[in-house]
Amino acid sequence: MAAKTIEVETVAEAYLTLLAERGVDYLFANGGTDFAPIVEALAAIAAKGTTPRLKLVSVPHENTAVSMAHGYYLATGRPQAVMFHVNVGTANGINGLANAARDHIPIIFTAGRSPITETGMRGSRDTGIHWAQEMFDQAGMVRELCKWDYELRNGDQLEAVLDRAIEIATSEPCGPVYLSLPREVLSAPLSEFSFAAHPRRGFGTAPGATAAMIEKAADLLAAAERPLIFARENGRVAANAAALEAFAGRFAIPVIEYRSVTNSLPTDHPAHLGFSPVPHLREADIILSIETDVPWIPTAHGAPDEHCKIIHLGVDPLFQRLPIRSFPLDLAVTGTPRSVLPLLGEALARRIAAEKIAARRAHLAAERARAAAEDERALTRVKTQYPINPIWVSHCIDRVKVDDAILCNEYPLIQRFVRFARPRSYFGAPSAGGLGWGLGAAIGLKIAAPERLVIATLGDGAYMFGNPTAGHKVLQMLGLPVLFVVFNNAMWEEVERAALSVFPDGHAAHSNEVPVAPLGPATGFEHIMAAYGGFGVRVERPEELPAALKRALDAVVNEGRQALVNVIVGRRSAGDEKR
Ligand SMILES: Cc1ncc(C[n+]2csc(CCOP(=O)(O)OP(=O)(O)O)c2C)c(N)n1
Repeated sequence: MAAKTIEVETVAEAYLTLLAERGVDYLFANGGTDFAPIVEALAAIAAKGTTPRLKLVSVPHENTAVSMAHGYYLATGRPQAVMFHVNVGTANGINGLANAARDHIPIIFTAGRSPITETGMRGSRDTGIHWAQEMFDQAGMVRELCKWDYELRNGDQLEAVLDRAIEIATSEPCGPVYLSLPREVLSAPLSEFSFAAHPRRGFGTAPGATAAMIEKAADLLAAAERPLIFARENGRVAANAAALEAFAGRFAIPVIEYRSVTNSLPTDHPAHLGFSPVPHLREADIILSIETDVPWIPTAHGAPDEHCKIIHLGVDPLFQRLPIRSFPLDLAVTGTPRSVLPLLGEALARRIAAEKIAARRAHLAAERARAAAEDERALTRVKTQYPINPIWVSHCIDRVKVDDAILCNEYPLIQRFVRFARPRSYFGAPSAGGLGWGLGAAIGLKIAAPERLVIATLGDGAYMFGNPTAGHKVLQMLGLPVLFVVFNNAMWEEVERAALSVFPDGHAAHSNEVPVAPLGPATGFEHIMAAYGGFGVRVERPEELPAALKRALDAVVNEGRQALVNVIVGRRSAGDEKR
């Protein structure tokens, strides 16, 4: 077995080299005293005159850093690493970890550990916090959200531990893993480090469906008249998006991109039927729910017809990490969409008549036309509204963006008013809803695709949760511009909506101001840009929005500056689904 041997000075240097060797491009980090061996190792690598292949980016908030790793993975399909300061840094990253865990995003989530020894070793304790920061079980904080956790106990085990971490994180269902790194272990002297050039490991292992499952699914689908596909997480892997695009197109099966992680289909694909389960849920006689934790919400959308057959397809079609989940199921197909859908297509083609597909195609076209006309009427109704309607903002963003722009939404954008010309050009908030994801994810997407325009659409709440001072700082340091559009309603509308939904005729519903939700007066977020050399503008009138967006886009594209458009908006209209 081919081995590589490198000269190093410490375990930390070997660790950083091995991360890069295993395909990790970035270590998004927030340092502390535990980073001493990492700092020294980076300086040692620099002193040798070699450019480290692993790039460390200092990120001034952990939640932003985790979201960056999340966004980078969504764009590239390659897991990244984060490293935080012992227990306290871990704590700050847990919100992002919850998002990554539920959306199956592999992240090598690492943290230093307080020095174990009080004296006597290189790296032993030398400041007061080292006693107070030690925990009996540091990984206990994250164990429920990680697939695996471990502590690097010595340099000899480095390759085995890191390969195990990556193997587990990248195997389906993917997810974050946690590794703690004690200071003495990383600081330990090491002169030579040998590791396998081509590790014989199970990176990216995935389950495959049996032929019997596929035949059964094909039987069910062939018998149906009105099939419907949900595909929330499908496009997380690019090959899944392509497989679905081909399958839905071939058999004219409508796809609803409800709460999608990313769009598998371009919006002008003939099988794309919008973003909401209503009104199509009731009409369906079979539902193929692909990599979708929550295909519809029973209390909001009702239920499918009792005779409607339901197939759940995915690497873990039961979503076994969710404590309660009772969506009906007639068949579970365990496998990746990229492997199952082509086989299912072949099995279905043997069973289905061309006329049936043609009839469905006609029905789809009629439904798409009906929805487009409805949207057109809504747009005409709202375009002059003051305060500005979020539909108008969504439409205006659509008008200024280029076809290969990436939109990262947390979560006010109303998708049906935006045309996504390419698959995987829209990225939406994680299922777990840990706010603060969008800003960091947009930065991660931009780092992964610096040549593309990245637009982050954020509620004012989401923007503040995103640690904007940290995020804008990172963009400034990296010289990368992102366009931020803040839908500023000066409130937490979702919190208000939840109260009115649970108590529709209660005291809150009849009060002038619903407690908890208001955040007024509207903050001048546009001024924040001045601190980072960016361009900021506030917009209150609907007719001013197109020009303001164009000017901001110009700052991003032609001046290479980050930009923020602070749009003062009213409430979202009733019926526009958020999550
Ligand atoms: C970390 C975190 N804290 C609190 C919440 C609860 N929460 C859900 S939506 C929301 C309001 C978000 O405000 P904004 O982004 O302005 O959107 P709006 O609801 O006003 O449309 C809050 C606080 C959450 N999801 N995540």
